[in-house]
Amino acid sequence: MTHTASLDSVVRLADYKPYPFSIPSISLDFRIEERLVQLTSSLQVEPLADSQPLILRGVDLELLSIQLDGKVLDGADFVLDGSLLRIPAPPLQPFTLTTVCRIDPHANTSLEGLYASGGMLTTQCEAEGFRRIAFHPDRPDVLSRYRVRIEADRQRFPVLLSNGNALSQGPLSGDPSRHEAIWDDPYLKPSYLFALVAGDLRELRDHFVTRSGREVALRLHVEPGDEPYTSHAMDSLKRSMAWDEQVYGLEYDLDEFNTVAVRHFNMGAMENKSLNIFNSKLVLADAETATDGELERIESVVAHEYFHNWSGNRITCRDWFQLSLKEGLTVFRDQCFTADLHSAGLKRIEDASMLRNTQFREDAGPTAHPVKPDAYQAIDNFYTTTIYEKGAELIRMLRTLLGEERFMAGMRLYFQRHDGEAATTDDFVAAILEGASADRDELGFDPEQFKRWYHQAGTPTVQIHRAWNASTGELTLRFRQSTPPTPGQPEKQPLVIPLLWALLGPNGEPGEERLLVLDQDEETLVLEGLSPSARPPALSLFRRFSAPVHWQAVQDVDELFLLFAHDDDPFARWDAGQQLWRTLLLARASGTRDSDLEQRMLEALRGLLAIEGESDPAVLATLLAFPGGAELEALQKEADPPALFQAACGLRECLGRVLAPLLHQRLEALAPQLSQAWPLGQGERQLTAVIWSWLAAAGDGAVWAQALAAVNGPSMTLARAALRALLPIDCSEREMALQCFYDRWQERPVILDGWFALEASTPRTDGLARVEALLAHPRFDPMAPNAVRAVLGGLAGNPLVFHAANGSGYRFMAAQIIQVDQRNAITASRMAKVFSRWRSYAPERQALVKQALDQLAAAELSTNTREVVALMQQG
Ligand code: B3K
Ligand code: ZN
Repeated sequence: MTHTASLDSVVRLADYKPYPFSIPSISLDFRIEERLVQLTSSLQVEPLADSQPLILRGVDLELLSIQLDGKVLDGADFVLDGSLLRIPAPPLQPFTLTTVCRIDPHANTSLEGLYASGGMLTTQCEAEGFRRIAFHPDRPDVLSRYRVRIEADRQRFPVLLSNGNALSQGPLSGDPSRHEAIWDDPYLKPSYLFALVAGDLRELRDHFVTRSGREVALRLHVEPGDEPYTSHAMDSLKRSMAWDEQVYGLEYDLDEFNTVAVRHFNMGAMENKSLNIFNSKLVLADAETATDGELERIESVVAHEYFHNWSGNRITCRDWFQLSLKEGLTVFRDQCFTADLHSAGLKRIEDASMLRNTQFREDAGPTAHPVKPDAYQAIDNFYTTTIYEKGAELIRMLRTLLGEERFMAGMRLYFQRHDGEAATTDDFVAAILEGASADRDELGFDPEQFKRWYHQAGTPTVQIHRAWNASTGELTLRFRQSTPPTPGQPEKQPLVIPLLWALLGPNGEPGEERLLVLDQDEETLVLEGLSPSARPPALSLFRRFSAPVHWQAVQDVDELFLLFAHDDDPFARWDAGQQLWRTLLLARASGTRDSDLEQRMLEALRGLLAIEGESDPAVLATLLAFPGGAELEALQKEADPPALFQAACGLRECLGRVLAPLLHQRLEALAPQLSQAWPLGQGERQLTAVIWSWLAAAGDGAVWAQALAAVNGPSMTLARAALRALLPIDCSEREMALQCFYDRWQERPVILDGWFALEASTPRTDGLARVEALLAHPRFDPMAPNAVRAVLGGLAGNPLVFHAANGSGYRFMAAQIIQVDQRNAITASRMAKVFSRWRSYAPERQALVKQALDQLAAAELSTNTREVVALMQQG
C-alpha cells in the first residue's frame, strides 16, 4: 500500500532475508497476578549463520531480567532500544535465552498481544502482537514448538487455555487459592498463532470422530449466561471438519479443539492453533437472536478458521507479503464449503456482489494494492478485501482454467509438499501447476503470465464487440482487455482471463458453456454455422463470474430481459438484471427517469412475481435486489451518494405502489413458511424483506404495522428486515420499532450493536446529534470495536447525514477517528477508509473531505492510520 519512498519504516519484499537463527522450542511461564502478568520466556536458539547479532522485538514489556544459558546479562551484553532487543555477539553454539517481563493487560487498549476483555484475559497475535507478550523475532518464518504453563487465581480464572494438548491442570502446591495448567503444542508454529485465554468461562462440550477414528474433544467457551447460544457454532464446526475430510482429505491433527468467544476483538476471528478465538458476534446465535445471513456467516467463519488449520497453520506464510497464500486460499475453501452446503448459484452471486462493492472499490482508489504487495508500513492495513477476496478469485480462476480434477491434484501436491513449512504464493502456484500437469496435458495458458494477477493491482475491463451476419449465421466477437493505472503502477500488462460463456437460443434455450482464455490486449473469435436470424443469439457472459473483472458488451434491453428471464447460469441471469437496475437507478439519480425502461421492468417483474412466475423465493429475492451503492457510485461521472440514496427510495416507492396487489399476493403465499428454522424458510424471509421494503416505501400502512409487529416476533431475520424497511421512512412506526428493539435487546451487547448501527444509519434531520448521543449512550462501550464500527459505520452508511452539504459529517468522522486511534489503531485505520472515494466526488464535496483529511493529518496518529491518511491525500 506504500507508494512513496519518502515514508518512514517501509518494509519491502525485495529485502526479505531468512532469519539467521532457528528457535526449535519455546517455553513460556505465565504468572497471572492481581493486575499484572509476569512472563518467563525461554527460547532455545540455534545459530544458522556465523556471527550474526540476535535481534528480538518487544513492545510495552517491562524487562525484569535477561539470562543466557543461566548467566545474567548485563548492560554490556545487550542493547534495548525502543522495541528492539539486540545481543550483538551471541554464542555460535545453541543456547537458551531467558527473559522475564511484566505485562499490563488491563492498560492494553489496542486489543493486540495480551489484553483484558470483561473479566477474562485473552490474546491476539496476528500479525505482530506476540512482541507485546515476549521478546521474540515475531516473524512468521520462525517456527517453534511451544510449551506453556499458566498460573492464576482459581476463582477469578478457573479456565486456563493455550495451544495444543493439555498436559496437566491442578492446584498449586502450597497455595490452594491458585492453580496451574500446562499445555504442549507438538506442531511447529509461528508466533502469530500463539494464544492464551484465562477467565471464568462456561463450556459447551462435544466431540468429533475423524475418518481415521481419532476422537477429538470440541469445547466452546463463553461468558456465563451465553451458553444457550452456542449450538449453531458447534454444529458448524462439526460440518467443517467433515467437509475438509471429504473434499480435501484433510483431517484434524490434535486431540482437542477449543474455541473462545470474546466481546472485545478487532476482527471476526483468529485461527490460533487448536485455540480459535472469535468475536462473540460470530459465535453467539440462534434464530431468535441472529438473522439468516448472520447464521450463514457464522457457519462460514467457523469453517474458515477451522480450514486454516491446514491452509495457514500446517502450511504458513514465509513473510507477510505472502498473506494471501493463507487468506485467499482459505476464503476460497470457505466459499466452496458454503456453496456445497447451501446454494452454489446464490453463493456465487453473493460473493460477486460483495467483490464488486468492496474489492473493486478498493482497487479503484488510493489504497489499491496487488494481491501480493511489495511494500508496506503497517501490515495490519493489509488485511483487505484484495488480499482475501481477490486472492480467492485468483485460486478460483486457476480451478476454472485447469478443471476441477486437475486443480484438486494440484491442491493435494501443495498440502503434501509444503506441510510444516512457511511457504510463498509462488510455491503455491508451482505446486498447483505441477500437480495438475501429472497427466501431461497442455496447461492451456502461460503460468508466468497468470502470475501477473498477484502483482498487478486494479480491476481489468474487458470490452466485447460483436458483429453478426444475419444471413450467414457468422458471429464475430472482438475482445479488448485493459487495466487502469493504480497508485505506483502506471503501466499494466495483459492478464490471463478465463471467460466462461454461452449462447442462448431465441427463446432463451440454454446453449453449451465454453471456456475462452483471453491473454492478449486484443483478440477475435469467429463462430460459423449458427442459425441465421435477424437478431444475434443472446450472449451469456462471464458465467459463474469466471474472472474478477468489469466487462462492457453492447447488449440491448431485449437481450438483457431475455437473459434476466431465462439464463440457465444463476450469476449471468442475476447480472443481466443488475445491468437493468443500474441503468434505472443511475437515471433517477441524475434527475431523469427512464420511463420506458421502468415500464419494461415493471412488466418483467409482474411475470416474476405472479404465483406461476419465479418459484424459488431466494432466487426471486436475489433478482429483485438493487446493486450496491459503491458499484453505482463508480459509474457516476461525479459520485453522488445522497442522490443515489434518494433514487433507490424513489424507485422502491414506485415499485411498491404499482405492484402492490401482486406483492401482497406473494406475501400471503410466503407467510406459512416464514417460521421454518434456518436454513429452511430463508428464501421466504428474504423475499418478504424485499417486499416489505417496497410496500413500506409506498406508504402502505398495513405493512408498517406488520413490520412493527415483527420487531417483537420470534425471528431476528424478520425483525431486522422490518426495521430496514421502516428506516428510510419518517413515521411513528419507525420510532416505535426502534424503541421496541432496544427495549427487548438492551441487555445483550452483540444484538444491541445492531440497534446502534440502525440508529446511526437512520436518515433524520438531526442525524448527527443523534449519533453523538449514541456515542454517549450508557450502553455504548467505546472499547468494543463492534460498537464503534456499528455507530461510525452506521453513520458512514447514512448518506444524507454523512455526506451533508456543509461537511459536518466528514468533520465529525475525522474527529472520531482521531479519538479511536489513540486507543485502537487497527480499528481507526480501517475506519479512515470511509473517505477513500473522495476524489470521485464533485469539487465542492472534495473540498470538504480534503478539510477532514487535513484535520486527520494534523493530528498525532498511529503508523497504521497515518499510512492510510497519507495514501488518501496523495490519491
Ligand atoms: N487471520 C485472522 C486475521 C488476523 C488480522 C490481524 N490484524 C483471521 C482470519 O483471516 O481468519
Ligand atoms: Zn483467514
